[in-house]
Amino acid sequence: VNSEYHVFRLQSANKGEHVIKFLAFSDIHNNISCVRALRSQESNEYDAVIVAGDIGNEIAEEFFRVVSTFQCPVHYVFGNWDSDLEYGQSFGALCHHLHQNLVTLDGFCFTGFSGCDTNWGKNTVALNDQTVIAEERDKVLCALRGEMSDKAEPDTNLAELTRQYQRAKQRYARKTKKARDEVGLRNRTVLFELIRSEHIEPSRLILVTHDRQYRLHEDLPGLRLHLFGHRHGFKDTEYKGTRYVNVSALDQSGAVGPRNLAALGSQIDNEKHDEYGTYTVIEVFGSERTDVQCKPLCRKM
Ligand SMILES: [Mn+2]
Repeated sequence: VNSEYHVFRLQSANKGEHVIKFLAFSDIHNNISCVRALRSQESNEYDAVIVAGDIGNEIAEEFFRVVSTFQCPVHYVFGNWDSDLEYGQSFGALCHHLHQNLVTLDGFCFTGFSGCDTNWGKNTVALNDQTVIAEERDKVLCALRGEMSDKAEPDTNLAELTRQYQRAKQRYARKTKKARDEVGLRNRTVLFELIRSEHIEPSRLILVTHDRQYRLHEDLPGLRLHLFGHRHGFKDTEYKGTRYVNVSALDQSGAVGPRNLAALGSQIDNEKHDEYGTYTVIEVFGSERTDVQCKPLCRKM
């Protein structure tokens, strides 16, 4: 199914202990000032920048220009706010779209897919399904329309044709809904087949998607880390051997509720963060250890 993918092998500047340290965040929602704030408060000490989607169609180019100044690889997936962006578009030599790709870094592997139920945008699986179903419908409707126009007088036959015509339209609606419901699962299946065929060690694999994936232990037992956003609010949990980290949201502006701020406790001063959100710093060690830290954006001046 997925004949075209790329395996990038990258080497970071980190030559010491077997550990990678990266910035991970999501849900920027066209708010470039949050990105500038992040840029100004973090130095170039990271092996990678991971973006779990919802950059925003309008600021994408500028966003990647800013994050590229961290001078390390930038791995990203798209979310529902990125629905106009082309999957194959290049945002510079440092930036890699993780969609159905495997990108290795110092013995660890990043992968993922773009889009989510809310809006699949230009997701290839979704676009393909949509095209196939629409073509099928058009063929049936055209044939029925032709037969109907041949009938000079309304008769029982025409009534039957009309019913068939209506049924074809309903069938299309049902198929479209079914395809929409299944597109997430199909993206998962395609990607996990790729992971297995490349013999990627799950304990060295980091899966990035915009929305949270469930029951990963069933398909990828021992997966090290799953990063996602979309459901605004930092969360760090472990389920059946996999660490699930919600890295959102960099843009807070009303998106992050008090529940999240409470969860962060003293790390956040509520009054200073009514617009700016949070991001995470993640360190993955060669051993079992994975450190996840949620940090608030601090407003300048
Ligand atoms: Mn989203």
